[in-house]
Amino acid sequence: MGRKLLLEKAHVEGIRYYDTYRREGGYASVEKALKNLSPEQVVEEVKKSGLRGRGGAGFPTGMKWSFIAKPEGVPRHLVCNADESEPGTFKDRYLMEFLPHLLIEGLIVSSYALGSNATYIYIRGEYAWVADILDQAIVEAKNNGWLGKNILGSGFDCDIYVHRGAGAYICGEETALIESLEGKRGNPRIKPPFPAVKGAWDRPTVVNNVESLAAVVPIINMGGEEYAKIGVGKSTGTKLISACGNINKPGVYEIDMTISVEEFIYSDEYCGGIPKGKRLKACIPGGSSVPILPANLLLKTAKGETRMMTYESLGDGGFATGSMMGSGGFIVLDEDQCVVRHTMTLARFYQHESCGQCSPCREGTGWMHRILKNIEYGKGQKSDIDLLWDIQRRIEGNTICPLGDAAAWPVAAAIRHFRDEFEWHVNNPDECLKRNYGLAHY
Ligand code: L3W
Ligand code: SF4
Repeated sequence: MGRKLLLEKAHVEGIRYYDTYRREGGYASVEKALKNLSPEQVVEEVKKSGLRGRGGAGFPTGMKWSFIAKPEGVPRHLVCNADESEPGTFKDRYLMEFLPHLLIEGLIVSSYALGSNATYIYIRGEYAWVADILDQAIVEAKNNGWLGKNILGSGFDCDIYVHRGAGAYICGEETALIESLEGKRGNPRIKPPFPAVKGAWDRPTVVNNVESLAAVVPIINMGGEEYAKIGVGKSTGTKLISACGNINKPGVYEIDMTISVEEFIYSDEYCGGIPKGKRLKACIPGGSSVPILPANLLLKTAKGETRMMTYESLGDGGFATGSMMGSGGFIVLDEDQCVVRHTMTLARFYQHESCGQCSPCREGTGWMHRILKNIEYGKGQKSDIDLLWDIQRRIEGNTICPLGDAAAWPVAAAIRHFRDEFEWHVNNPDECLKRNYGLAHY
């Protein structure tokens, strides 16, 4: 059994409520931090832990915290990014729904470290019931003295506010999130300045993912150095993976980043293999934005090494032969799945979610979707495949925020690894129509 630091108590009856959570040892990290450690020492522990952002970019959390500007007399904010919208990613929902106090606990310690007296949880609008659970947990925490003025007599004041989004994927991008939090349309800002210098209401702001902030609890409880001993290389600690697609046991798993991709897919402790004994075709290991990998490159790297569930190993080979840990949204495709159809569906998603500020993303996402739709429905031409390649190449790196890249990468990887499947569609229009029930377009 892998080590559990976050989900260990997820199945304890009543753990969602304060009394049970506290009885099970909850809020110990707040006591330890506020009574025994200075804010700088908390930042130091997080640095020592090697924790990397769990939202997708994998940026070192302690380093991000140390970037926060501290101009005299200007309030600072911590914002928890709970706008989980990446297709295939549902680990933050699980954590907030079943262990809301773990997140609140992590937020209090992190707010103390950063000097945030007003901390926000920006949660996606579709998670309305989860927002209610968080609101209730905040009331319980406040009633028990963990929030409000002079927490534990430390002189530190902190309140946490839940802000509900309106259901836009782009508001998970940190600067769009900040705009939306301020009550404006969620358009990403150009960086720099980074939020750590100029964020919400132009104040220094740290935006961290739900799982990253929850991980601060075990880090403080066990100490950063101990936490860093779990895992391999720069993939320290545990990681939540939401697994879905063609697997026997979809769900949220906590892994300690020492297992192989093969073990994760086939062992009964995790995904339990592929239904009906079908063949593994491909996998998107880190949420829809990261490159798809065909089975041969998924289980072994291009160097022939076992592919591990770590940041380094999943990224080994760059995008030519590797992918990314991303947000941990692990989507498995069996031999019956059509990569063209799958890529078309993703392209539609990014077209719909583009905020429209930059031309390459606004025009390119829709253009890619139209071409993919033609190919999927038997109306494509061979030249469309090269055109598609050209469009994605012109989007990548030429936009304000990473949504452009996120739209381009899946298309690039699909063509790179499954070009024959695109060509099959172009060469077999009648078969494409048959597969789509005779519909020329849906
Ligand atoms: C101060 C500097 N701060 C970097 C901070 C920056 C941010 C963090 C990482 O995109 C990815 C994206 C999606 N001074 C700094 C600095 N920072 N340099 O570090 O920044 P960055 O730009 O590398 O990434 P990002 O904008 O945070 C996130 C990918 O994640 N993704 C999406 C996942 C979506 C979800 C979801 O729905 N929950 O997780 C999946 O792979 O494509 O590449 O905080 O400010 N010099
Ligand atoms: Fe908006 Fe797309 Fe530009 Fe991001 S890349 S700012 S989503 S248009």
